[in-house]
Amino acid sequence: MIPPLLAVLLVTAAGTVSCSPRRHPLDPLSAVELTAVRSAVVASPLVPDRPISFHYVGLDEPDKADVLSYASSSSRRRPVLPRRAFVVARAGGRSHELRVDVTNTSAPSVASHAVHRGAGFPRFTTEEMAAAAGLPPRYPPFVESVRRRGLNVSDVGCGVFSMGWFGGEAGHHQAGGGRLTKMQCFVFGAATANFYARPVEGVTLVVDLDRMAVVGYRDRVVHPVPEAEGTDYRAAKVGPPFTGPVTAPGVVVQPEGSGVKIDGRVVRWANWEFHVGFDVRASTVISMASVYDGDAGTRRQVLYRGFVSEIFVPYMDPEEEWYFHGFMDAGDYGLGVSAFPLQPGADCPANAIYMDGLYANADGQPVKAENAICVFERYAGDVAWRHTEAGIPGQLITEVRPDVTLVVRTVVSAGNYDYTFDWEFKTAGSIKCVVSLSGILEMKATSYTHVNQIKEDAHGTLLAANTVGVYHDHFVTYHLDLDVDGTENSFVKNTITPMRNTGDPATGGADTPRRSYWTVRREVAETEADGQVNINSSGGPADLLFVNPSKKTSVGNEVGYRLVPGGATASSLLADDDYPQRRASYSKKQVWVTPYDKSEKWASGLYAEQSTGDDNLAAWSRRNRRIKEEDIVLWYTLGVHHLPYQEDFPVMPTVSGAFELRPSNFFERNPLIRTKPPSNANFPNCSCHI
Ligand SMILES: *[C@@H]1O[C@H](CO)[C@@H](O)[C@H](O)[C@H]1NC(C)=O
Ligand SMILES: *[C@@H]1O[C@H](CO)[C@@H](O)[C@H](O)[C@H]1NC(C)=O
Ligand SMILES: *[C@@H]1O[C@H](CO)[C@@H](O)[C@H](O)[C@H]1NC(C)=O
Ligand SMILES: *[C@@H]1O[C@H](CO)[C@@H](O)[C@H](O)[C@H]1NC(C)=O
Ligand SMILES: [Cu+2]
Repeated sequence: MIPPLLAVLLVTAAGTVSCSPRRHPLDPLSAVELTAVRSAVVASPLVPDRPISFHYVGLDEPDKADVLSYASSSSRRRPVLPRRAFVVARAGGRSHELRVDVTNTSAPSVASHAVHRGAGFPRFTTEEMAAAAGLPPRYPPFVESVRRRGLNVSDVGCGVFSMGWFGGEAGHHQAGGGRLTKMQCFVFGAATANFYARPVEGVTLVVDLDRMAVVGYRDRVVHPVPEAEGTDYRAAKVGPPFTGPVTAPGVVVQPEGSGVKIDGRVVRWANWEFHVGFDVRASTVISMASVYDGDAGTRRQVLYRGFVSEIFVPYMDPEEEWYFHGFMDAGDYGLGVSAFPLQPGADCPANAIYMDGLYANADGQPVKAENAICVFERYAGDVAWRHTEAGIPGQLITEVRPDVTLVVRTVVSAGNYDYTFDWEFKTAGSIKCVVSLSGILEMKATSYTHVNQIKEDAHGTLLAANTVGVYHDHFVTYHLDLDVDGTENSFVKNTITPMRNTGDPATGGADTPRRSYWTVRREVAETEADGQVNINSSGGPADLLFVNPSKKTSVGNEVGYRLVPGGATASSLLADDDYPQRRASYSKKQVWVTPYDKSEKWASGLYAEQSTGDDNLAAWSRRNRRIKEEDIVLWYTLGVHHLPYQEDFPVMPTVSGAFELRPSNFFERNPLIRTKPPSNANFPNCSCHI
């Protein structure tokens, strides 16, 4: 990502503090609670230094067993669960970790405190990135570089680029050391909103964010700044005339109203029920998703918690200005702070319901992420199941059930890139996660104006004169704490194995002319080593399931859910000893299974910024804990190798990747068998027959 360059605090909740009662143990911290957390940290003698900046404030959720017993008890008998925040705050050059109890917001108390002594830092705050943007224009060598390029300093803006870790002592992570970052710059101005297309190539600053000072500077090479012409994407700038295709406007008609019921942050729709949370690092969090089983007459657990844990985006240009571009969008910057308001009618259809998020800013004050989440029923014209039977003489039987689904959507604008995250709940019992990429590429200025001038590897595609879109990957890692009909699950790998017909029934063969067939080899993972899977075309397991060995269908199959990867299954191709790869070592395999541990949330580690890889998903997995018949967590990385093309310029049309969690011997039969066909609602002007 290229981070946002200016401080844009959209809506501050200060003064509009909500007094609504607590509703659910997994609700995000309210404005009142966030304010109480702040006052407890500020008042604590454990954090004596000033100023204090809040880099992470999130719900320290109650123990899972307590949440589950809360959920299963009747509303009158529900225990009062503690409300706690987990805080990472910087003060005096240290990263302080605190747990703050805000069960009584009038008397918040610090329940635990520690100073982080390992590698890595918490995410940047919006405020410090804005403050850093003020440094380069006051730094004489930078001013000189800008003038040398014939540019106006007031037209140049710089952003904070996490610089990763490239070996050496982690000593600077210790108390009192500098928290360094790199800054790179672009030409702003009225000519275009697309400053990403106009990099001031060759200039890199090193900034100490704790001291808020420039501590390093390099002006290595001068390349022409690409023209502003043709880079803007705003309707008012691209036209008139508008030459693109025209589509007729359309609406969703729900003659009987919405089927969605939202109580607090609990969503109920069709056979699904789940909780929608929000976190400054993860953005939307789905919890306690359960599906109603009509045949059994019971509600059954599927997913305790699911969220995007990290987005790792390494760039493939080893040059001085580019080698360190290997962003961890959640850990370095935070996805929740970049979840801007959704645009009704465009980001979400007209029938969408909007929800807000809430987080703490650098000062610890609550900030509302207004309309950051939308929930809508999707009528996409798809079919849930169907059959036409023409084989019965004198009859033509057709039974069709339309597929209507429920989508929970968040868009994260991580600087230049826009990620649309969909959680799509299907009545047939599956949960589909879709990641859609749009937004603006990271572009490198070059002297080339035509491909016939390029002799060496340009590390990208020439998109326009003097503009290369640099090769890169997107690895979106999901934390998926599946609880299939209960917490105790096992991980099963079903591998499709080609077989030769031996002709001998004892070895699975038959005395027939068939020479070959395939069958399935089932393997139950014992420990974490068995839970690591690379999915690619060269073999490997075909089906990966979470099963509950203690729950069986009436014919004896273990109830389960399986992971159905979509097309976006790229894994990292970087060398194991390369520094960005060491930090995101988990990106070599798309699937990891770990035993549930409340502290293991962030695939890139709690302190991802400048991390060294000693605290990440792969490091946890090396302990090789038992995962058979345990409460286990699935980590799935959806991956895309992005080779830019000219159509991605100046803003890229959406590219999507997806995966699905699908019931597998979970229900006794197709759970939609006893659904009625839709009533023939009288839709005005919606039918056309030619
Ligand atoms: C919450 O704390 C305040 C201030 O200490 C106290 O007066 C009040 O009784 C507490 N409320 C509860 C329910 O404990
Ligand atoms: C630089 O920008 C400032 C502020 O926009 C403007 O007043 C000034 O004329 C510009 N100078 C040049 C050389 O373009
Ligand atoms: C493909 O998967 C196999 C088996 O899971 C693994 O050994 C191999 O390294 C993978 N290849 C790549 C390029 O990741
Ligand atoms: C829509 O239906 C109304 C009532 O049947 C009719 O008067 C109108 O012409 C129709 N509009 C279109 C665009 O077909
Ligand atoms: Cu990309």
